[in-house]
Amino acid sequence: MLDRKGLFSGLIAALAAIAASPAAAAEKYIPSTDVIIDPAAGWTHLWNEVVIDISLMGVLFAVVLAYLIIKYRRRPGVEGGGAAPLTAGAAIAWAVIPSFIFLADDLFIAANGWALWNVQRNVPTDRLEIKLESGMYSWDYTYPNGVHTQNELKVPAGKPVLLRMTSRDTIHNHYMPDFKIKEDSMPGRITYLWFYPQKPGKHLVTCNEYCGIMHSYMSGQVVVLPPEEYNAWYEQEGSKLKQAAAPAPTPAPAAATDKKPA
Ligand SMILES: [Cu+2]
Repeated sequence: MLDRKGLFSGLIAALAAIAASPAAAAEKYIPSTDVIIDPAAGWTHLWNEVVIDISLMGVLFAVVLAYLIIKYRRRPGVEGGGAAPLTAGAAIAWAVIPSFIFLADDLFIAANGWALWNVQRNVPTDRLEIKLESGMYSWDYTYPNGVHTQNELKVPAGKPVLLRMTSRDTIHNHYMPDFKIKEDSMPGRITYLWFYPQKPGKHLVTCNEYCGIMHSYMSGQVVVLPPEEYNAWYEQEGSKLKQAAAPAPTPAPAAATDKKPA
């Protein structure tokens, strides 16, 4: 279940942040929170709840229907339609009470969905931020130290990851089914999504917005590494980048000689 207290304080923090920074550019501004609630677990829970609810309702309706069909079936010598009509009060009650029960259940599920949506839009402050530029047909990630990867997003286990996304051509959608999240990336705008990789493993990333003839080939993966392994990779790639950017070493001065000018 959702941690409602955490959710509530997250919302308050987000509202306070909005109030405190009225001038924040809408696109740069990302509501943040100090609590980490993984929305993926919440979505899974909610999905199971929906499936259980509709299954129970389906079975209930089927059983009642079967009972009524059998009970009031036409038999030899028994004319149908002989049951006493309901009183007005009973008819209204039969219509209204079950509707309210099922509607209350629907609204309860919908309200949980709205609450989860707020969790999903509030990003934990303790996070790794990576920039994403999508394009036909690749995902290009840039890390805080300038390291760049394509179609492979390496992240450490146990830290929320925020992607700030844009696109260099058309609309794409960065979809990570295992993390139950997707978001459009588009030219001229910065959108964001976050996810919480908790243990090492590999997960699919795929484009979820038809973007051109090679759309279905636009896939990649999230590689979640143990933190030490991730840090080693990050440092190593960072220093490679520094070396490549360093100016070429100046040629050594001409060999000094001991000869004194004549
Ligand atoms: Cu695409």
